[in-house]
Amino acid sequence: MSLIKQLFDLSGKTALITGGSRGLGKDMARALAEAGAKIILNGQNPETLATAAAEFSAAGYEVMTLPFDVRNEASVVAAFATLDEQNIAVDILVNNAGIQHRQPMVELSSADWQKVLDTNLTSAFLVGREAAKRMIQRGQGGKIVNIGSLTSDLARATVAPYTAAKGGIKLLTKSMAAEWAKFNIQANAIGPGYMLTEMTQSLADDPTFDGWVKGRTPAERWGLPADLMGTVIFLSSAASAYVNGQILYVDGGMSSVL
Ligand code: GCO
Repeated sequence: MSLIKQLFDLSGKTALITGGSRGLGKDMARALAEAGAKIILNGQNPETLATAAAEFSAAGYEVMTLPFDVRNEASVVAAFATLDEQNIAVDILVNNAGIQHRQPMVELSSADWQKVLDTNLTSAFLVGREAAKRMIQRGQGGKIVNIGSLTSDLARATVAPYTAAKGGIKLLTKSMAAEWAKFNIQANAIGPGYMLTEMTQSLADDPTFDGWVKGRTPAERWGLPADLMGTVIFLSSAASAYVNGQILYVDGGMSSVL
C-alpha cells in the first residue's frame, strides 16, 4: 500500500460515533467504514439504530450498535464497561450527538437550555473521558473528533443554547488536546456549515432562509453530508498525527467572509 494510502487507511481501527444512526453522524460513520474502520453506532432509538446497522451490514461494513444515553453518566460508563467485557477498544471517537432548539432566549426555559447543553456539550466530555481513559491505559494513542458548528465561533439569533454548547465544544477540544496529546491522542473538531440534514430541512424549505444561506456562503450552496467525508477521515487517520486542538470548518467559506 502506498504511503499516502497508508496515511488515510483505517483498517484495524474501531470507531464509535455518537448519534451515528442518522443525519451527519450516519454519513460520517459511513465514511469511516469506507476507509476500513469497524463501526460502533450509538443512538437512542432502537429502531433507527437497527435500520442503520442493517444498511451498514448490507454494504459489507463491520458494524455493531451500542445504545446508550450520551447525557447520562451512568449510561455512558455502563456502555464502555460493555465494550471492556467484549475486549472492544475504541480507537476513534466521533462526538457527534446533538440536538437543536430554536427559540428566543427570553422565552427559553432553563430545562430546554439544559437539555441542549447536556446533549451537545456535556456528552462530549462524558464519552470523551471514558474513551480517553482507555486510550491512555492501552498506550496506543487514539483519535477524538468533536462535532462543532459555525456557531462554535459565530452566533445566530434564537439558537443560544446550541451556540453556547458548540462554542464549548471548540474549547473542550482544545482542553482535550492540552491534556491528552502527550498520550498520542489527537483531539480535533469539525465545524460543519449549513448542511442539508433532517435538522436543517425546515430551514432549507424556507425560501428566505434558503436564499440567505446561499447568499451568505461563498460556495453559494448548502453543504452535503458527503462534503464531510474527507475531513472526518483525515482527522481520524494517521494523516493528522500532528494536528491537535483544531476546529476545521467545512462551511463553503461562510465563516471567512462578512
Ligand atoms: C440554525 C442551524 C445551525 C446549523 C449549523 C451551522 O438553526 O442556525 O441549525 O445551527 O445547523 O449548526 O453550523
